[in-house]
Amino acid sequence: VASKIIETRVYEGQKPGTSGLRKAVRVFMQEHYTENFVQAILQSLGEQLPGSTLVVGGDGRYYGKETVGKIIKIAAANKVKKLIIGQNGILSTPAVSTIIRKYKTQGGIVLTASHNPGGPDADFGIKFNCENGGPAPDHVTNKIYEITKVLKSYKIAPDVTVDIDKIQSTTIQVDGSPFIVDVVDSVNDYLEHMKNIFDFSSIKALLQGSNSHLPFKILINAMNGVTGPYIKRIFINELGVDNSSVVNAVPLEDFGGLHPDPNLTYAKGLVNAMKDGPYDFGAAFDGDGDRNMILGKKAFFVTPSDSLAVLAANLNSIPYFKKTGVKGYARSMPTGAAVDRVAAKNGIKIYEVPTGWKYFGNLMDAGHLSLCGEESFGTGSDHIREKDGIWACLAWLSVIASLKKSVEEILLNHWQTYGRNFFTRYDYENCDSEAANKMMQHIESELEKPGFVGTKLTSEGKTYIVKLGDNYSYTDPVDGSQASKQGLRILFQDGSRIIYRLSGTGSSGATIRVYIDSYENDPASLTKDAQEVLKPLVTVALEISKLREFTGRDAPTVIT
Ligand code: VG1
Ligand code: CO
Repeated sequence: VASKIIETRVYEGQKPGTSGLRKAVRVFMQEHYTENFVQAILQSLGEQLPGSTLVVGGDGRYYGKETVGKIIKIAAANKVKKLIIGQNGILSTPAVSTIIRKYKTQGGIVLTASHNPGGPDADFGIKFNCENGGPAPDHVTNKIYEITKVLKSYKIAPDVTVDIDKIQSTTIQVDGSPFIVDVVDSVNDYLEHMKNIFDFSSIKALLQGSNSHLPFKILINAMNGVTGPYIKRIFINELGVDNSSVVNAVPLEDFGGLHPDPNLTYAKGLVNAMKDGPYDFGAAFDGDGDRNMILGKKAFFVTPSDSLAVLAANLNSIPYFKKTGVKGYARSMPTGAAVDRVAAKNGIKIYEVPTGWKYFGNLMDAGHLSLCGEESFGTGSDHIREKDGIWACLAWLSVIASLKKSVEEILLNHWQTYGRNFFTRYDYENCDSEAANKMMQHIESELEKPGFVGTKLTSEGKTYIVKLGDNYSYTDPVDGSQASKQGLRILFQDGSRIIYRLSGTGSSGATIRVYIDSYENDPASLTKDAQEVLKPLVTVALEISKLREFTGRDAPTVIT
């Protein structure tokens, strides 16, 4: 078959955010809109494009299959040699990263808006991952964006169609050269990778009750997202749990109306089932499978910042790290600093990077980093270049199997050893963009005032003395690349922190995030409620920012 060139027009605003281009489905459905962005991704590959192999798959949300069809035709016309596509267009974000690395492809295209709701009236997204398996770094996404601003046409081979519901390999002659589409099982490569990382037999022993504290019951909730097929294979087929332990495990185009974000607000189903049920351990994942929430008995909540620290302290329970050693830890800047204390104690290097997984990749590629995480329910390691929800769940089960303690006991012991970083994040979703920007300007001008350092801020009898206030910027220690304006920070003398950021993953309006992190080592405080402990600092944060005045909001929409 032959390819042709289609004239198009430039669409404004095709600028990838924290994690790819995310917009309402309706925006992607505009004539040529999706085609333009796919063409721009391919063109950004430059000389690597002709003869390349790319991975394609997504979280199963509405408009995913149509987009796979378009990518097949556009890739064929752009001289891509081969596409590896997940059956039904299904691949979790961690699976895409796994497949890119395993088959050494030039990259992959992930069709997801992650934790944003799906369906015709909700969101869609397209993200490019590079040959290391990780989200494209800023210099690549900037290049893609620059191309979208001047694109006049795209190439397409309209007659290339492949049935992606069937596992098969198809070769089609396009402009006289062979173009191959391999439709592959969505789970196989990922499952094999997990089996090489973890000791499945010890996890199985735990889950089947042959460990000391029997029976150990788990509940895994896929939130109707992409992880369904993965957790069925892993937990039911491989680890032998019964069907009732795995819920919402069929990927749905609209996630069954759920907001597939595993936190205490949106994963209420899991939280309630854990509160009332007989379960020792619960986990939920987001739409594309890279986020995780871990709960213990009676819905005991593990904050992601603590989860990272506990895993850091116990990596020797996982065979993979026994082989590779522990090279370093990292967290995103707003993430609670609990892992820093593990690093200090173990004499292991800790890195702080801006929000977004793309900043961890260089450190991993250079061999500086084994384990990293974000407060936003992202945990992962250098086994791939994305955060990985199911990996985090298996890591936790490995630690439990090895320590033979409950989730709550593990946390208590951890805090007794290291002290506790109390952490909370307040999200104000869908604020007026102009108001949010004005608020950020206001905060920045406060931080810049001479004399801000040393200011005493008092609330409810607690006084915090400002040590530093700035707009966070980062220099990558590997390639020297810089990222500026990554969040407004106020650091206090006692190590407490307040951070303000605007989200880069929303599709409408502005989402303001306020992060609060505070350290306590008084044994009497360790088991207190985080909201109670952090209340004075939250009050300080709201006062400095004048958030109520600027946005008219009395309360956050989500607290994590
Ligand atoms: C959010 C989180 C960030 C995460 C990103 C992508 O970004 O805060 O930590 O890396 O989502 O996660 P933002 O810019 O909205 O704060 V996912 O699961 O959407 O890949
Ligand atoms: Co996600």
